[in-house]
Amino acid sequence: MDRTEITAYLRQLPDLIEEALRGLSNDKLRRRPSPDEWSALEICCHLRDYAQEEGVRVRRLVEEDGPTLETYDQEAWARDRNYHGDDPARVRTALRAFWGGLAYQLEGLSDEQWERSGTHPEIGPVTVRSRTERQVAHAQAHLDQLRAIPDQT
Ligand code: NI
Repeated sequence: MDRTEITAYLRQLPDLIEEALRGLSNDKLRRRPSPDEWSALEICCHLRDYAQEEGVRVRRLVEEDGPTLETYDQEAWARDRNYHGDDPARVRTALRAFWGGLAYQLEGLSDEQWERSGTHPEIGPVTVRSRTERQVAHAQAHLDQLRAIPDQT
């Protein structure tokens, strides 16, 4: 994917999520496939917070010289931010806002900024470009999970 395709995909993500969730009741959105797996709602909250966190990472890569990025504990966020109890309608609105915002942020970067680099403590050297490629792969993996949820009870 080139730069334009990447940002177009990220901008389109809320629509793809919407499509994957079509027809699922709130009850179903909250259902966990197994006790240690996330429900659709929890995955959506995770994608919401991921978009926000990636926005911070991209900003740091662009504005600082070779920053070391923060990591976070996604399971702790799910628990502490009560993903399970969140309101699906508000989460959908937030997904739209945050992924739209991230796409907007990325679209505004120069080609030089797109190659700005830093370090991810677990991954090693990263650039804005490599982060966006990871964002796409990460979103695709979670979309596959959402699409696999049967819409019949
Ligand atoms: Ni994830």
